[in-house]
Amino acid sequence: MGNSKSSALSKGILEDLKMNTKYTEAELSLWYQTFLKECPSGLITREQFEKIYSGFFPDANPKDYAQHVFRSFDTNSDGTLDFKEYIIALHLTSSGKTSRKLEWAFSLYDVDGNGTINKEEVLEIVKSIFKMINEEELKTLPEDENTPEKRADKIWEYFGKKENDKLSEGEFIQGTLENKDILRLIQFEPQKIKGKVNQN
Ligand SMILES: [Ca+2]
Ligand SMILES: [Ca+2]
Repeated sequence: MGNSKSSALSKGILEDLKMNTKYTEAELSLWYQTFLKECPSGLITREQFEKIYSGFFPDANPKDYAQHVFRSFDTNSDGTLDFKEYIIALHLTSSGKTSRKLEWAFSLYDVDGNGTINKEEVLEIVKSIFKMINEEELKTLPEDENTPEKRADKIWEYFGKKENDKLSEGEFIQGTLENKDILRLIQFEPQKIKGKVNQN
């Protein structure tokens, strides 16, 4: 048993999480115990987060992507994930509503956090995704999306944007809802990570 002071979830956080996710009090309490076992400090650092990703993609280089995902989950930008941020992230990427997931995807692609996405930001995220695609899989990709540059071009064209245009959150969500190809091209499957983390 860990120290009793930190092993119970505060009532405020519990209520907050119950309201913002579909998880029950029992589930949340259980996950909190698991979370504390993995992270006795109650905080996940960027390095720990990268390690989780590396464990899941042993043949790839998920570091860049993990950093972007970490940034998008670290909503108070303090450089660590606390239990609340962690649970909200799990909820978003697994059972969350599509519109919430897309809000999250927007924050992932808005690398500098200025509220719009430009083409360089798309390219940066797509590059980090490509580092996780293995060689065999790369060979199976369609000719017009088998490099980060081509894929970023394709995404940008689907949104109907010119080279120096910017994409607002509303445009991003609407475009992605209307075009399944955009959804396919922008996403990597972060829900796989959930299984991994919860198994530990
Ligand atoms: Ca944080
Ligand atoms: Ca931006």
